[in-house]
Amino acid sequence: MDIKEKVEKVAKEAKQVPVQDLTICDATQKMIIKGRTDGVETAFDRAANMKACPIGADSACCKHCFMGPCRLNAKDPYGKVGVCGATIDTIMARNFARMVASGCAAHTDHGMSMVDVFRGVVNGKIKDYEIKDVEKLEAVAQSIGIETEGRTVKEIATDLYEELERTYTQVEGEIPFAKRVPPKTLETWRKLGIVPRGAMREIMEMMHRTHIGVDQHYANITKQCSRTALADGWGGSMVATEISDILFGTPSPVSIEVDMGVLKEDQVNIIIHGHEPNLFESMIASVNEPTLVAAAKAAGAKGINLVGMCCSGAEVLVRHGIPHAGNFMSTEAILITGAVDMMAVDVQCIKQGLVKVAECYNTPLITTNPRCHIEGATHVEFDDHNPKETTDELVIRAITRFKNRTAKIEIPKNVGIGVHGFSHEYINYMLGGSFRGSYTPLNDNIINGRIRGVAGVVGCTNPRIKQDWVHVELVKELIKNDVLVLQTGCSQIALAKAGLTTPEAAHLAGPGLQEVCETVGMPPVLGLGSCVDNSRILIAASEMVRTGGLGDTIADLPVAGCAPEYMSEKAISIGHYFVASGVYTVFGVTFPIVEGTKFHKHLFEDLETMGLGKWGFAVNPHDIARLMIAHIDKKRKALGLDKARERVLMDMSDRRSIDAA
Ligand code: SF4
Ligand code: MSK
Repeated sequence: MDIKEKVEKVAKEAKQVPVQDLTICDATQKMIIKGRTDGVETAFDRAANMKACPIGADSACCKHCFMGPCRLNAKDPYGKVGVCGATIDTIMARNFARMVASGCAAHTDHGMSMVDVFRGVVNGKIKDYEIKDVEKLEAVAQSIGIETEGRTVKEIATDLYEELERTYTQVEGEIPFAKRVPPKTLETWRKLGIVPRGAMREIMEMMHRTHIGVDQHYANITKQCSRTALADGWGGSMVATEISDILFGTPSPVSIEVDMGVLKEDQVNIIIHGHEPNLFESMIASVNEPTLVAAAKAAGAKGINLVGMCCSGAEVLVRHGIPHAGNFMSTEAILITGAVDMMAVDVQCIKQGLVKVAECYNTPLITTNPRCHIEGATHVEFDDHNPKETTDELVIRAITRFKNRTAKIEIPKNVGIGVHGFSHEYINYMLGGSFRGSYTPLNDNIINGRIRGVAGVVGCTNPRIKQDWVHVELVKELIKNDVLVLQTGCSQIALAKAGLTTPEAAHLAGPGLQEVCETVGMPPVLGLGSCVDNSRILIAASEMVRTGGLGDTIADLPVAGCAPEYMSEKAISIGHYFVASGVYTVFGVTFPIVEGTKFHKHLFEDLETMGLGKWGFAVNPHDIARLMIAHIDKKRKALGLDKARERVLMDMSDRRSIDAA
């Protein structure tokens, strides 16, 4: 099909939804328009052409055996059962459980890879990386009872990787980081029988229990869901974060540039997209290699411009201040600029649609991880034992593409500034100072009401929802109501593009939060890292409990979480580990459960009565804010902290001031 036919096909097939309805990201809008002109479609167009299956959206179907697949009726959920007799509650609970198992598997496999690299570094088999943060190594070791006094780094590190391997392989007993859980929360988990063993065991049991003819009680399935999700949050994800910090450095605030304008027409542009930091860290070394810089210059480029996207980008922006070009829903759009000389990917959130877009603009799309090959992409396997050799080769390929650029280049000028990198350690230091690092000032300001509570706003973007819009509107309303916002993953990039992650954004906060931000010099919205770094939020919540004055368990805290534009199974696992940890967690877009069923009530009400958190759902950002603030106020009241406070809505002058920012 020639280009004219392609243009006509896309124009005819795409419902040509106005770009303003697809995304609030100006650069992405421009590239969708260019793509449509060039005859290139993106997930935005495909979503418009692909009506979501309503039965699947309600999770009212089952294909766990070949007596089916069976479809139930969400409008009359108890009117019918599957061929085996499975009820709607069993079917939905099993589907939900398998999403948790898949999400947990993704994070724990990522964490396991980090342990593999760590072990290789400690044993001298991997020489291109080193232990960068010895202080963090000691702190993590001490937190799980490993002796550090008078011991060498190698001795401590050896004990640590051996101990952390149990996070995955332990057949019986509690995972190592259970020691970090506030005692009363841990007591609740023990009482309910949901303290995780190794993730491999939990995922295996989850898959077994959801096989035809095994666990057929939604409440018992949910119990194993909680155990599996906790093996992610307090296990695989937390290990991934901690090992990455030990190897590559613990983040501290750094000013970064965001949005597609970080691409440079006169340089070799390399994008890293995916999740694991080792590929990116090695690429940083390669783009600074003098011979490769010279080769780029010899090819006519002014230099090599390395930028991140999605969570790979979120990992390194908080450690090195590397520019970030956009979140999940901008990964195809950025290729339409024609300016990308190579996109290298590893694992997770990598759309197969990238292949076609890359092909249209002559951009090499390189897969690097043995777990992720994509038909039509070039595979260059990244060798952890010899990482720089691989990334050097990738840089050479990018330089070659630069030399032979044929695509018309159009880079949107949009560039925003954000300050990100608020690790738990830095928050501790920022609030308490270097000599008395502590969460006491945070707790004090919550107790005195300057800060109403803390919200985690995290997660993906999704073409079923206007990109970035819900994230930005929700966060604006939360901070206006004195709720401090912690962020990870793609959400923080939406807020960075909107200008809310700088200390200057404090003027958009309510008076109490504004005062605290101005005193400390911090933004009202704190970017913590990638989606595995949600574990930093768990640690922050544990510290708040430990510091005192806000109850005995995470469930007592005036906090709430949200993934308003989620799209992945990982997000479901994250959501459920927050719920099981005690946090009210609201999801947007759609919720894969039929309302009014027993399983729905179990997740949305019963879990809270058992001492855990609970799920919530709303699509509109203002409805989500209302739910979260009401929950925070409920917890404040239970702690005896508050008279009721009025919720403040954004007015036009607020909106104008943010547009002008
Ligand atoms: Fe149908 Fe039961 Fe088989 Fe599911 S497990 S497909 S409900 S028969
Ligand atoms: S990358 S899981 S789209 S946050 Fe972690 Fe972003 Fe969601 Fe992927």
